[in-house]
Amino acid sequence: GGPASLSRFRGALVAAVLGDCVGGEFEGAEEVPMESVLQHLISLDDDTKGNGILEYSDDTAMARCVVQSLLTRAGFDERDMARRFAKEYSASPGRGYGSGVIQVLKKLSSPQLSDVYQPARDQFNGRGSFGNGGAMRAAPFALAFPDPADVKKFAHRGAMLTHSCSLGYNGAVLQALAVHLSLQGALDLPLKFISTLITQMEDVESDEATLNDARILKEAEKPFCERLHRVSDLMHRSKVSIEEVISELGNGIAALHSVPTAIFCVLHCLQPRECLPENYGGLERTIAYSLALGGDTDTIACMAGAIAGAHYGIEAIPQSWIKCCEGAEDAYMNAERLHMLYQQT
Ligand code: 8NA
Ligand code: MG
Ligand code: MG
Repeated sequence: GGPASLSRFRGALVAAVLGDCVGGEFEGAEEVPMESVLQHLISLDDDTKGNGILEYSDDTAMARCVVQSLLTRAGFDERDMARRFAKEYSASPGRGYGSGVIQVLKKLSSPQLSDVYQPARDQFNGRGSFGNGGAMRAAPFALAFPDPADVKKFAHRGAMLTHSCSLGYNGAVLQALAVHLSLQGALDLPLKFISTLITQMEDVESDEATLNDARILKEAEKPFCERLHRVSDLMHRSKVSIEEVISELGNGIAALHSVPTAIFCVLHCLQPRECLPENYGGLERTIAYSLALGGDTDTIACMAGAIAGAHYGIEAIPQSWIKCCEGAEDAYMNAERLHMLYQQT
């Protein structure tokens, strides 16, 4: 479809759920042979295997809250979103939330709370979380607001409800911007795509809080920009091993070690790759490749899925994969509602 088509909206939201559900199998595994990934994916095609439904985790649980809040309030309302996060956590606490964020979610359920951003600020001795929990749920912001300035502003504020460290919320801004650009068809020109992201993040990371956090945590002056330059360097290489991707970009639970990685997975899989089946399209390649990196597989596949889904559209996702993922059907329908909201604003 053309820029911002309904197919792209559906692709983004459904493939994010898919990455989370399918990636759960390998979450936390240090090494994941591609053979195991392909076996897992083939088993989804086989109804007789009876592997039942693959459940979604915290990534999708929180993204669904973001979606419902944006739709119900027809825009961003921090108190409403915070209330939905807290309610969702208390209804299903076993979705695999990070150990830190659980404390925030418990505090957010207090009716006495006057500032919904305060619990997140109190995390990690006042430094705030730099986990990827803000980024994993950032895609819906790109599906609700057509103006990139709004995408940045609200992805930032939405992430701040749990992640007040700049290395956390700037990961959410980057993920939302990547989905925004992909929806416009920007992945047709991959080099321009990455250079646009770098330009945007140069601006995002030029504020005092970011420079300060980077200094304290001994990161590069503009940490996400530096990582995006590494993505760009890897894109220019004729051969890149999985080990090099992990050592250059990371596969961990920090936003800095997973959002640029997810972006790389999408870019790397725009073309057929030797390590992946020839009959796979780009969306399937992206999911499979993300899982083979190991580490925080559900979250990296979820983020890569959102960006890739916005590029390839819903038609690129195998029906058999959609059928076995909890929440994929809901995502399909919510994408249409977000598409309507996007066109109104
Ligand atoms: P979070 O905010 O609790 O952060 C995740 C972890 O990162 C924390 O528990 C800390 O270990 C570490 N961390 C974050 N900020 C700091 C800091 N300032 N100083 C020191 N350590 C810090 O949770 P989140 O919402 O960001 O979640 C991130 C990931 O954790 C997601 O992938 C999610 O799926 C989850 N996760 C779950 C499991 C599981 O048991 N299922 C395993 C790994 C990760
Ligand atoms: Mg998860
Ligand atoms: Mg995870």
